[in-house]
Amino acid sequence: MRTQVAIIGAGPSGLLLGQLLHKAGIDAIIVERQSGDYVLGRIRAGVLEQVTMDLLDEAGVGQRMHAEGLVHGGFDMLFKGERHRIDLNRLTGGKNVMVYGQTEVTHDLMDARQAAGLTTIYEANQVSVHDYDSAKPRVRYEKNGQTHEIECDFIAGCDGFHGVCRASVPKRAITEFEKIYPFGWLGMLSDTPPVHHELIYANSTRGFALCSQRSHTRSRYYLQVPMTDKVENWSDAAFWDELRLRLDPAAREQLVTGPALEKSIAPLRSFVAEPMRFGQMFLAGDAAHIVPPTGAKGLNLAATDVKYLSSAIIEHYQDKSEAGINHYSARCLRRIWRAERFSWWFTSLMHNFPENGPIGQKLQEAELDYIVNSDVGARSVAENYVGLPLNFGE
Ligand code: RFL
Ligand code: PHB
Repeated sequence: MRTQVAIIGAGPSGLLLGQLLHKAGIDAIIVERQSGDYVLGRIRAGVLEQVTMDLLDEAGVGQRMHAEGLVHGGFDMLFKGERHRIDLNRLTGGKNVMVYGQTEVTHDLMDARQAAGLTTIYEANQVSVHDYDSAKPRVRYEKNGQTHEIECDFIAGCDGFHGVCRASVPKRAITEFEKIYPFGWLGMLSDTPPVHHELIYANSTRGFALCSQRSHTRSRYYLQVPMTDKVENWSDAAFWDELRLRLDPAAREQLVTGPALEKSIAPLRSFVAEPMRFGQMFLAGDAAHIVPPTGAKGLNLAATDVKYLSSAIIEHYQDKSEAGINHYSARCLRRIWRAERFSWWFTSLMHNFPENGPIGQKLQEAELDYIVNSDVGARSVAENYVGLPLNFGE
């Protein structure tokens, strides 16, 4: 088999890249380890920045998002038992975010790919990348007991944190920066109306909680839990009881409980790999970086990497220019480090760190008090939360 771009991974990064390249008449094959249903079953992100909405529109898959997604112009910060609204729209001169699940984004991209008759190889085993330092890179995989090979011009490593592309790069060619937090997020999805029409980020002495949503009838809640906790030991009732204890009296009153559709524990990590280009192979999305989910930045960063990568590849074929390709890594990393900083800061502000003792809690509360009562403080949070423009710093 031969293609122009071999994309490893059919998560949002790989699928969006495939779609943007297709729009520009560039041929790509996607190779994915899991089945399509498995990819759709992973409940992850829920908040899209304006730049991500624009990219989904550019890829021609924005219709359902605009029809069904929920535009949010603010969110609440809860601490010391009281809620304070961050007015994103006012503080950023009219910007909003969109609440629309990653599952739905993935679904829309998969449907578009199928409608265009493009090739995705699901359930590919033993995927490996070869000769990416040469002009003739190759991807090999096994399917139904047979070995297949794809010859290509470029390899796009969109294969997430545990993928094969970054792992194939020799240690001396890559620098990895990592921080692992001493807790995780226990997430629960349920068909109950959200406790509030906007998101609530809660700092409490019992630990962080987040009240999010997928629609007017579907809620997504998260609790900070020790990484030693096992999801099977958290009954639905225990989840709801603990959530209630971390909320303010009004929210507690409003909370509607019901059976969990999904429950899982995700670790929290800050991670960046530098650089993101190795010859003819590029890393994009979670393959190159991870942020703790507090700032809702992971999927949005993945989308902007993909925008820069698709532009670079399109420039290569259409304008015979290598400028975008040469600039790819530096362009992505500047934006990534800004999002890493915000996600780390917001995580540090909102979670309970027992090792910091009672003074740690008091200092967080003082900082939160400053943020919600100072236009400058609130503006700084708002500006980072709605995200940077695509051409930031250029
Ligand atoms: P993905 O989604 O991990 O997809 C990678 C794909 O590659 C496949 N793969 C392979 N395929 C072939 N060969 C191999 N050897 C392979 N190894 C792996 C995998 O099966 C998979 O299908 O990475 P991608 O596409 O870069 O997308 C990144 C996003 O998924 C991620 O950043 C977000 O989900 C992060 N995130 C959030 N981001 C936001 O922008 N806003 C949010 O509100 C938000 N909330 C979250 C989140 C992530 C969470 N978890 C569980 C980590 C909330 C949570 C709880
Ligand atoms: C979600 O709805 O899954 C979600 C929302 C906001 C975050 C993280 C996750 O910061």
